[in-house]
Amino acid sequence: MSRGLCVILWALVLPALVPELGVCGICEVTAEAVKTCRDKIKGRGRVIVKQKHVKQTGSFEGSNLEPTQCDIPPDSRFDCAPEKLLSQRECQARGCCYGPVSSRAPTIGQPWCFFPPSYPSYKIVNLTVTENGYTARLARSVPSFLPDDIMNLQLDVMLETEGRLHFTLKDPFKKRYEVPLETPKANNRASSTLYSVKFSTDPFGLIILRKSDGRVLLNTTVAPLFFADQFLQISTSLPSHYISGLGEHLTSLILDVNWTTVTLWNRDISPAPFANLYGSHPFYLALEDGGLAHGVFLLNSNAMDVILQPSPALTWRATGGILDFYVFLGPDPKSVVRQYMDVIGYPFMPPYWGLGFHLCRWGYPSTAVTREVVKNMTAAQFPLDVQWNDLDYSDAKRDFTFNKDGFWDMPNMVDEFHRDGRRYIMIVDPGISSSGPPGTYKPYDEGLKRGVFILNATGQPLIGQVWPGPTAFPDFTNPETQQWWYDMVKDFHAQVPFDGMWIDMNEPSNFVEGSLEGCPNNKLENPPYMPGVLGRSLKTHTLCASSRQYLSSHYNLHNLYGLTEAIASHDALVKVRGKRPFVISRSTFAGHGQYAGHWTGDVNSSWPHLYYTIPAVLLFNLYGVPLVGADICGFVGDTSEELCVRWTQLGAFYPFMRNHNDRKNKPQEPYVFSQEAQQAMRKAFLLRYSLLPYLYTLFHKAHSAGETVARPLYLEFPEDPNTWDVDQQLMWGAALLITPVLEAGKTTVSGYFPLGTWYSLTAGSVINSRGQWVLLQAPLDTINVHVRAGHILPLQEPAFTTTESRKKGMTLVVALTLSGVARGDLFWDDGEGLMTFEKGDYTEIIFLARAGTLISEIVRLNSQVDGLLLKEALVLGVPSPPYTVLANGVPVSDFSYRTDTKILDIPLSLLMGEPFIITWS
Ligand code: MIG
Repeated sequence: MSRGLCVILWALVLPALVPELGVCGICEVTAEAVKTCRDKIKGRGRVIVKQKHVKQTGSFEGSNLEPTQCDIPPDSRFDCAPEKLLSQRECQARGCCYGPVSSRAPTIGQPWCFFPPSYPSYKIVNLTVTENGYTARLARSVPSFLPDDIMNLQLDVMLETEGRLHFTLKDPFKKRYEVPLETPKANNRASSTLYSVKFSTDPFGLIILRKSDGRVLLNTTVAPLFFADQFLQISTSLPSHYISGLGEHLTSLILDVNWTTVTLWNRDISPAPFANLYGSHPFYLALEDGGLAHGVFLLNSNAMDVILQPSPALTWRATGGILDFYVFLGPDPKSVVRQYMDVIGYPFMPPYWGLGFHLCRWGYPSTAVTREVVKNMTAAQFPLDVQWNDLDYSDAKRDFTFNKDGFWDMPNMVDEFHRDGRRYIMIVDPGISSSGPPGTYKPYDEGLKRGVFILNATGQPLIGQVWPGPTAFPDFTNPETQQWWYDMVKDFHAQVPFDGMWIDMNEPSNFVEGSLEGCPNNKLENPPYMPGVLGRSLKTHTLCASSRQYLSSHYNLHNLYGLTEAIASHDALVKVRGKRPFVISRSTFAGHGQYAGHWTGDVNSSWPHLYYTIPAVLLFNLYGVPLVGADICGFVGDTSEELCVRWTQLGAFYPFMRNHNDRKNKPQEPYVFSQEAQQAMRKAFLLRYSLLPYLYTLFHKAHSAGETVARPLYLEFPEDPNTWDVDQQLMWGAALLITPVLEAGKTTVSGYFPLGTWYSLTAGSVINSRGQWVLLQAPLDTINVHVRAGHILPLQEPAFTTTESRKKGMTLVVALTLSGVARGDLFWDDGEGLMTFEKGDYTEIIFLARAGTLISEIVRLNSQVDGLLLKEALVLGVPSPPYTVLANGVPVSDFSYRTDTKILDIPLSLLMGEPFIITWS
C-alpha cells in the first residue's frame, strides 16, 4: 500500500510528532538544510501515530483504509465530495472515509465524506534553493477524482520582504491563465524575515511559522492538494477564529468559521446573507492571540469558494488559474493591510470635492427637477457638493447620450452647478446598445469597427440584454477598448462637462442568462465543480463563461470586469479633464482602490442593513478601497424618517457620502423630512464638513502610505481582544471613534471604548476608559463622536460646498493626554490637481502639543495654503484655568476656559502657512 506512509495530523498529534519531524518529511529548510532534509526523507519509515479517542468515527468498512485513518473529529474533516453528494459506496470508492454526522445537534457543513490523512496528494520530488527562495517540482502519482489533473507542478517560494512571503503553484510545462495584475517583483531573498518556511515532502505541504513565537500561520498539510485544470484546492489550518475579509458579502467584520462557505463570483444582486455579491477580494486578515496579525491573499480571479471550518481551518477552492499566494506577516494588523496594498497598489487620491455630500436618486425625470433638488438643498441649508443623475438623463438608456425631453438642456444645468461651485456625476453602464440601425449610435458602430466587444463562441459580439435592450459588452482587457472608451468619454464630455463617473452594472450584469442566444454547452459553462454561486450556474445574470475576451475567456476574467472598466474610466477622466478622476464602481476586485471607489449597491432601507454597512465600509478599507459608502437611507424600499436620520448620521462618516434612492420609493432627500429630522441631519452634515481637512489628510495617508481611512477598532487596539469583533462602531484614522445608533426607537447607545481618554467632539464630556463598554446618550439629533487623547485634528468651518469651505477658517482640536501631549497633521493641496503628492506640490504641517504649548511645524509648503487662517484652537483636557495665553508671543485676551469641561478655547487669526507657537500657562 503506497498510501499512509506518513500520517500528519497536526491538530491532534503535533506534540507527538515533533521528535519525528525528519522521519515524517517535514523539514525546516534553510540553504544548508535542504540536502540533509532530503536525505532524511529518503530514509524515512512509516510513522504510526497514536490517535486520541474521538467519539464520531468515520467508517472504513468496505474500503481498504485502516480504522484509525478515519478517526478524525468532525470539525477537522475536509470534504472529499465537494462537487456532489456521494453515497457511502461512492465515497469509499473514492478512497475516502464515510461518516454521516448523526449526533443530536448536527452541524450543517460538516462533511460526511472526508479525506483520510493518507489520501493521495502531490509529493515533492525535487527541492532546491534559489536566489530569492526555493523552487520545487511536485508530482502526483495517482490521478484525483477530477478531470484533467496536472500531474506535475512547480512550486516557487519567494521570500520577498521581511514581512511578505510569496508562493506560487503552477504547471511547469504549460502556461495557464494568470491574473494580469502588476505585482512587485523581488529578485533577491529578503535578508531577514519574520517567517520561516517548512516543507512536508510526502504528501506535499507548506508550513509557515511566525519566527518570534513559533506560531503556525499556514499549514497546508491538513488536507490534500488538488490541481486539476478546473479545480484547484488547498487547505490550511488557521491559528485563530478571528478572520476578516474574503468579500464581497453581507457579513459582520469577523467571519463565522463554523462551516461557512463564501463564494467569489461578481454578481448583481441586492445584498443578502451568503450571496456572492458585486466584488471579489480573495484576501483575509487573521488576528492572533496577543494582538499580532497576518494576512493571506490568493491572487486568482476565477470563481471560487472559500470554506471556513471551526477546527479552525480554511480551504481555497478555485475553478481555474494558478495558485498564487501572498502571506503577510504584519506583525500588527495595520502592517498586514499595508503589506497587502504593497502588492495590489495604494489607493488613488480623491479630489477634495469627492469627500463632500453627494445626492442622487433614480427617478429625477428632468433637469428641471434635478435643479429643483439642488435648490431645495440650499434652501434647507444643507451642504451639497455633487449632484448626480441615474439612467433618467440618457436617451433610451444608452450610454453617452442625453434625452432631448427632460434633459435637453443638461449641458447648461451642469454649467450652472459648476458656477455655484458644485460638481456633477452621471451613471454609465457598460452594456452598449446594439439594436439600433447602423449609423445611429456611435459607441456601438465604432466599437464594432474597432473590435472592442466580448465575443461569443462563434466569434460574434455576444449580445445580452440590459437597460437599453440588446447590448454588447466592451472588453476592457483589450487596449483598443480602453482607447475607444476614452474616445466616447471625451465626446460626451465635450457635450456635457461632467466631473466623475458612476459605473454600475459592471459585474457585468445581464438580464438574460449568458446571452440572448444562451450559451454553448462546454466545460467552461459547466465546470466539474460549480462553486456556490447564486443560481448554481456561472452565467446566471451575467455573460456566458466561455465568451472570449482579449486576454482570456470570460470564465477567467469575469471577476475583473468592474476593475478593468474602472481602470478605463479612471484613465479616460484623467485625459479628458486633466484633473484628479472620480469613479465610483459597483463591481470591484483586488487592486480596485488604486483607480476608483465603491458603493455597496442595492441595500435595503432597513435597520439590519444600516448595521451591515459598517462592516462593509471597514472591510473595503482593508481591501485598499477607502473611498466607500452605502446609499444613505437605503436604496430598496421606503425609508422611515428615523431610519433616514440615523443613516445620515452614520453616512456622514462613510468616507464616500451619498444619499441615493430607488425609482419607486418615497423621496428621501434630507429636506423632505420634518424640521426636527432635518435639524438632526444638518448637525451630522456640519460635523462631516467640519472634519473634511482631517478626512482628506487620512486619504493622503492611504494614498501615500497604504493606510486605511475608516478603520476597525482592532487596527488601532489589536492588543485588546475586546475590540476584535466590534463592528457597530468605526474609527476615522487613529483619532476619531464613531458610535452611531443602529436601532429604532433608541436614544442611548452602548459603545466600546478602549483604554484611554476619549473626548466627545460635540458634548464637552470625557470618558476615561479602562477598556470598557459605555452607555452613551444618543437622542435623535446626536451621533456620538469621540476624539482620542493624544491627537490633534484639523477642522474647518463648514459651508454649502467644499469650494467655499476650503477657504474658511480652520480650528485645531487638541485632545491632550493626561500628561498633556498630542500630535496631528494636515495635508493640503489644490484639492484636484493630478499627482500633487508625487510632484511635491502640497503643504504638510505637523502640530505638536506638550507642556502647555502648541506648535506647528511646516514640513512642506506650497502656495495653496496662502491666506488660509487658523481661527481657533480648542484644547481639550486642560487641567486648570490658564492665566495667560500667548499666540506667537502676543497675548490672547479673549480666550475662555470652562472648569466643568476642561476645555480651553483660544480664538486666533494666524496664517496656517507660517509656523506658530501658542502657549497657555
Ligand atoms: O438594475 O441605474 O445599484 O444604484 O439606481 C438596476 C439604476 C440598475 C442598480 C444600481 C442602482 C441604480 C440602478 N441600477
